[in-house]
Order: sequence, then structure tokens, then C-alpha cells
Amino acid sequence: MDLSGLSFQKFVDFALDHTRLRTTLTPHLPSQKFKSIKAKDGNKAVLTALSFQSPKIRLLRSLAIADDNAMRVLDFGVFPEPEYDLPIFCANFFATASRSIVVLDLNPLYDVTVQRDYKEKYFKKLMPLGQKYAELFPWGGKITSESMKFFSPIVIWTTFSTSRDKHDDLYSAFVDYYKAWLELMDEAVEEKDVPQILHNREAQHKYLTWRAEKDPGYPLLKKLVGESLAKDLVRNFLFEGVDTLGTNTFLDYFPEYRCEDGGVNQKRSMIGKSYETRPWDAKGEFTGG
Ligand code: BLA
Repeated sequence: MDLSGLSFQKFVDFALDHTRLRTTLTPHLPSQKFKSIKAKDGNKAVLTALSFQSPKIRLLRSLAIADDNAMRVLDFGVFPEPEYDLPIFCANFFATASRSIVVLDLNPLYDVTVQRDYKEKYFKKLMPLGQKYAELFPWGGKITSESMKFFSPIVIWTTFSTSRDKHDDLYSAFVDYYKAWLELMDEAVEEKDVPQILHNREAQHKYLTWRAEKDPGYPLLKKLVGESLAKDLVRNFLFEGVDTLGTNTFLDYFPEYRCEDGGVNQKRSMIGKSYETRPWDAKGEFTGG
């Protein structure tokens, strides 16, 4: 389809407007320099970056890319302060004129296949929401296996042929998932137990470390803005906190990626891709083995 009328702007506007109904957003100072980021000369892509914080939100950031009739990208994320064990809001949309790739989720801070109490606390009541969209957006097929522990039972992982109708469905899903996240944020009570706060901080740091190293968008970002700016964007904007929330390295968290020379294996997945079909049932039980 013609991408000229297709924009993620209204997704971002909705999220900011509705966040402001619940809390006060102020600029997230460490990442303000990325507001005026530009594609390399000769590249028509327009990058739009914004970032905020609030009392419960450590970082809300959005990167949108519009490249003429070639592609549209939205990477929108919200990372809570470590005093809250809230899920991380995650919307990653990549669209060309032919295909769209979508991940939309409230990424759990803790692996829900292991921490059942965490799953009960946040996802039990969200299962009907997940079910509604699991029908509209069929499972996208095999996926980097390691990604799965960062996904919740209501994750929307899908690909489809780009169309106006699907874009509108995606907007509805974004609105519903974001409202659900805001509701959780509103209800969240500040943790006072210091070891638990440290635990939350480390879990978020592990998540940031994974994404800063293995995000599928990186090769494309590199093409658009060059290697040094792409690296800066990943570590100091998209996954800001990766160098401040903790001191563990990628290999401390994911030792299976260690090469013989001590470096990080550049493959995205050591296990390979798996999960041909949706590995959760309607009750949110993991059926993927
Ligand atoms: C593909 N993006 C993918 C895939 C996933 C994600 C799962 C399918 C390939 C795979 O199995 O790895 C997204 N993976 C995630 C997310 C998490 C995760 C959100 O582990 C969170 C824990 N995508 C972007 C941005 C761009 C982008 C900003 O978010 C571009 C600038 C592009 N994603 C993109 C492209 C592909 C892709 C081009 C297909 C190519 C590929 O698979 O490498």
C-alpha cells in the first residue's frame, strides 16, 4: 500500500495525552540531546524522538521513523522507577509498503513462567484483553527463543500485509494496552523494602542489557544514522539506564553468548528460533514446554 497516509503520530499523541491525565510528565534530561536527531545526508528518513519522566516513570521514550514511501517505524517504551515492579510498556512496529512486523506487550519485569505470583498480580485480569487481540492478530510464527522470557501471556507478536484496516486495528490494540498499563501504574504502590527495590532495578537492567545488545532494529538504525550515532541512540536513548542501573555486563546475564575470545556472539539467538504457534493458552498458562 501507499505509506504516505500511514503514521504512528496519533499513537504517540494518544499515549502522551492519556499519561498526562494521570500524572505530570517532565522532560527526561539525560536523553534530550536526541530530540534533534537527523538521518545521514542523502537519506530522506525523518526521525522523531521524545522522552519524559514522572514520579512513577523513570523513562518514557518514543522514536518514530518515517522514510518517505519506504517504511514507518515506532519504538515506544515506558520504564518504571525501580520502586515499582510494574511491567515495561513495549510497542515496536515496523512497516514497509508490503509487510508489517509488530510486538506490543506489557513486558513482565520477571519471567512469568517462573514467578507465578508476579503473573497472577499483573496478568490474570488482563487475559481477556490478550484473548481479544490474539484473534485479531494471529501469532507471527517462529521467533528468537530468548525473547520469550521477556514477553507476557498477552503479548501481540504478529506480522501482516500492511493495510489501512490493520493499521486501525493496531491503533485500537495500542490504545487498549496502553490504558491497561496506565491503570496498573495508577494502582501501583511504592515499594519501601530496599532489597526488593534493588531486585526490581536489576530485573530492569537485565531487560535493558538484552535489548541494547540484541534489538532487531539495530542494523536498520545503523544504516539510517551511522554506527556511532546508532550506538549512542541505543545505549543513551532507547535503552537509557543500561549503563547506570547496574554493573553486570551482557555476558554476566547471558553467559551462553560468550565466544572463545571472550567477546559477545553476534548471533541474535543461541538456541535458534522456535514457537511456531502461540505458546500460551487462554488462561495464560505457558504451553511452549
Ligand atoms: C523483527 N522485531 C523483530 C522480531 C522481533 C522483534 C521479535 C522478529 C525476529 C526475531 O525473532 O527476533 C521485536 N524482540 C522484539 C522486541 C523484543 C524482542 C520488541 O526481544 C523485546 C524484548 N524493529 C524495531 C525498530 C526497528 C525494527 C526500532 O523495534 C527498525 C529501526 C525493525 N524488527 C525490525 C526488522 C525486523 C524486526 C527490520 C525483521 C528483520 C529481522 O528479523 O532481523
